[in-house]
Amino acid sequence: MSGSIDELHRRLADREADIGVIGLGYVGLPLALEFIEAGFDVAGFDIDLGRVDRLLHADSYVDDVSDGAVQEGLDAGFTPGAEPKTVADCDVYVIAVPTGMNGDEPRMDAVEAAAETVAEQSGPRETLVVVSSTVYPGATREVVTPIVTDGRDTPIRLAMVPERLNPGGDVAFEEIPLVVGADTDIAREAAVELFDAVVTDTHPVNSTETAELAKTLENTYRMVNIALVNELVTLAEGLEGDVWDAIDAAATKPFGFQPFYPGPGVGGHCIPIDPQFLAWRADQFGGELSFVRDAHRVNEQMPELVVDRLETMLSARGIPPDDAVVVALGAAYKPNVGDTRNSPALRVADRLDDRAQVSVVDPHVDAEGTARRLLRSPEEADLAGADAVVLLVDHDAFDLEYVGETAEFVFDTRNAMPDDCNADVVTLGEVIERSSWKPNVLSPTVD
Ligand code: SAJ
Repeated sequence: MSGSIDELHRRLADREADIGVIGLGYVGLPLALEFIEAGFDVAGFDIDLGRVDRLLHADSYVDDVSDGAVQEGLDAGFTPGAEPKTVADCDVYVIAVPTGMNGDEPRMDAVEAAAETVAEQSGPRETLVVVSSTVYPGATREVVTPIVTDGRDTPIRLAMVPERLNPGGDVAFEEIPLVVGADTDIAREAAVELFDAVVTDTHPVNSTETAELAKTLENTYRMVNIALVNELVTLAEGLEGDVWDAIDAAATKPFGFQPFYPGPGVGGHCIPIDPQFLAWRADQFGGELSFVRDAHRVNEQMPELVVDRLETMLSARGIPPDDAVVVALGAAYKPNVGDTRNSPALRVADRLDDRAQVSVVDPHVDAEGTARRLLRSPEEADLAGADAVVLLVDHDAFDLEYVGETAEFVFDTRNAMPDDCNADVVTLGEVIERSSWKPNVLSPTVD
């Protein structure tokens, strides 16, 4: 701790600090409610009037935040608003807005706009600004700092505390350690004080860039390992071995191995995006993360591989793909969530639309998630009348026993179907009739 704590740090320690959360999505909303629960005064600013209106009516739009939790937050003083002045004159600002890629470039417009809001709304007193959005290494220093410090007399403390929310996961918020990066001791100590109020463990690092690198590394680690097993699918199809059993067998090793499983591709807002931040940054320095780029390409081609295998199997069953009736189980990007961002399941369904009659079943996705008309359960679909059922997302809500008893043929891309059922089940990675399939997802013929 450097010297006696200053006024801002005292206000943080005494939970007197006013916190302004900018961006009330799957990161900002849970964080705002956690700060409320820790005893802080919290205002939240989101540009989406519809979302703010839903919050004011305790109607949550975030999968892991209940309506009751929102109501409790409102009752405890949480103030969501769609006007920047909602977060006027706060001691702390947390930027939790979306980022992504615009083609080959990181999309930072929401972060820049949030920084502008901080510059406009922050008062003259010492202020802590925390970036929790996932950004490329260097962005807090290069993008946020110049905007929030422009024209200010009193210093602003910058920290980077990357979010580690795990949608649909079962680890409690306070049990997930948070990395706290800042370039100065006083900023780091203030940010540690703040986040120690909501999680049991914070891990300080000496710069915002280190925290940004840690975050993008965490998610790149997942992406490349998923790509590895996805690429093994094309090898497994030529072997009598079972790639899923091989992964589970390898996972019996009590050290040095973490299981990842093949699938129809990689969706969500983190795993397909964050590694591209790293690759883009490396390009800027003349480096080239070819391994990361190739892994991303493998994952991006999995929806096409799934469609190719499905059509190969339909043809082998004497069903022209153009005439096929297909039921796709799942539209979300992963089990037990309603989020469809970058969903490979929807990409499979969209590709199949060009060639077959497809109906999609998903109990979690709402009208915000897709313009498609969705069935809500396999029981609503005509499984018996379908030429193929393709299992793309293994939601707990799916009764796969029923699917196995009712469907004729199931292409299981998640290895989730029960072992002994009436349906003819082919699992992704099984040996299949090699009529028209492509031997390797990286082959140039796969667009
Ligand atoms: N996926 C596979 N095979 C796997 C694991 C995932 O194909 O073995 C697919 C999923 O179906 C999904 C995509 O990859 O389409 C991403 O899945 P994910 O389990 O990584 O879920 P996310 O995107 O919600 O990732 C979040 C991340 N959390 C943050 O970035 C804060 C990630 O770091 C977590 O590790 C992950 O949740 C988690 O563990 O669930």
